[in-house]
Amino acid sequence: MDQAYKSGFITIVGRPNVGKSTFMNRVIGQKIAIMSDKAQTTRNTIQGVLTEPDAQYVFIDTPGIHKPKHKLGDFMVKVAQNTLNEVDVVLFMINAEEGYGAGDKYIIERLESIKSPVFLIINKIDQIHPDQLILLIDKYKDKYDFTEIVPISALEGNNVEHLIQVLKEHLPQGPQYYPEDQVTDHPERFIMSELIREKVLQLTREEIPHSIAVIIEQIEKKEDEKILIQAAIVTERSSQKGIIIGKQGSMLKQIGIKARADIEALLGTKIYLELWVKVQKDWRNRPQNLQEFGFSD
Ligand code: GDP
Ligand code: K
Ligand code: MG
Repeated sequence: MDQAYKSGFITIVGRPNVGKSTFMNRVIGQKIAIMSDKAQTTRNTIQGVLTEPDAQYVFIDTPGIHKPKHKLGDFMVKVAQNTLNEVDVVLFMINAEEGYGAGDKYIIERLESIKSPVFLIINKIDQIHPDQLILLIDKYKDKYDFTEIVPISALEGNNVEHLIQVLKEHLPQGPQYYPEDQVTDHPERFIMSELIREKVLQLTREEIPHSIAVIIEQIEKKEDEKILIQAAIVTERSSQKGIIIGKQGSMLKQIGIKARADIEALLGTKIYLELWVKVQKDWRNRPQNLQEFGFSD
């Protein structure tokens, strides 16, 4: 049967930690969005591209929508909201383990004006009993006129394939925007810095909040064909710098080992990774810093 090619942009919104980035990585089959159990792990929007013989899906992973606490938070929420009106399908993702809360109400109010189809994606169903799922669906059905309600487990992959097929039904006819071997629109430089930031978040405890940024300062091919990457981890306080460096540099070493493995997998080549830590007070509230670190629009 000769059918027209379909393509479209799909944004994933939801409270922090519901599993948006895990879902996108699962769909794209490659690690492009960093994941952690801390809120606000994802700062910029990241596009992930899935290409099938008859359709192309461009997913936009957004920072979670939440009430902003500082300028960076402000920017993150704005990015998430801006994408809503420009896409073909909105996936509103919730965590099956959590009940309907103020955070969901805040997001649903922002969905009221959306003309595109909105799917309710109930994630983490691996954590709940099927009876609980039925109650949850009943609860959310009254809150918004969802086009589809699809329960999934992004972590284990349950029902994700089905969701992709349902999504296709709602995509308009359109061109193949990206070559079929391209999985993300983000420059590798950005992904590298995100991978390093992920290791910092994963290896340090709560005392290192989201007040860090990672800047890739140098990428250079050495004579032995290895690539040298020099990156700075920017913190707001010298106490944080101490934590990231650790006793005799032990923490920074761990961060480097883990980040190097991921970056080598990303680039498909061996690298040297040199990390250093610098303090830049209050960077999150300085507009020129936000621009320098790529957070400004
Ligand atoms: P985001 O903030 O919405 O992007 O959430 P992340 O993708 O960073 O995931 C937050 C946490 O939830 C991570 O620890 C994930 O491993 C976990 N997670 C994501 N999806 C699932 C799922 O389907 N089941 C379970 N049990 N955990 C999940
Ligand atoms: K997260
Ligand atoms: Mg995320």
